[in-house]
Amino acid sequence: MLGACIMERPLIAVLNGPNLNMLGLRQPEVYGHATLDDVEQVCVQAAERLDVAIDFRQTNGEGELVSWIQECRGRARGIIINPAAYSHTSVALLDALLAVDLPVIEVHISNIHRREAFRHHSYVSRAAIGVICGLGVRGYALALQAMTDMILDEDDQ
Ligand code: CA2
Repeated sequence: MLGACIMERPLIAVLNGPNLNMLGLRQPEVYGHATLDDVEQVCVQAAERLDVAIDFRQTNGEGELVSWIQECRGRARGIIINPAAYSHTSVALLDALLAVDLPVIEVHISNIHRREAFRHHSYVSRAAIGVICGLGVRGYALALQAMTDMILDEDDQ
């Protein structure tokens, strides 16, 4: 077929850290009522609207998160990550994100700056182009929108 050109949709990894599988089951006053499945649905719908592909994952393991970040090399165009408690503790995650050389957006459902002092610092933020926090689950959709804009900008250059 003359002129037919099927472009693959860019892949964005959406990675989630420890205890986020508990969303919606406990502490709704902090994290709301959405479950992790609901978060995935928000991301799937945003990705369809934006015409990008996503790889949505959650793990409780720091090492597994590091491995998933490394696997993004040459495969994904960007990483959206809610590192959960590892944000505040993990130099290993920071090193992995710096090494993978992809745009990173950090997302937190709650506003970590309105919470306990130990949540105010994130090691991961040093590797992130931007951080979205406190906007609930819609922060993931906003991150996907921003990441897609950046990928399109890069492809235009
Ligand atoms: O606000 C966020 O998205 C956090 O990344 C969530 C983490 C927390 O350690 C960060 O400081 C901020 C906690 C995720 C665990 O979520 C739970 C949900 C329900 C019940 C228990 C934990």
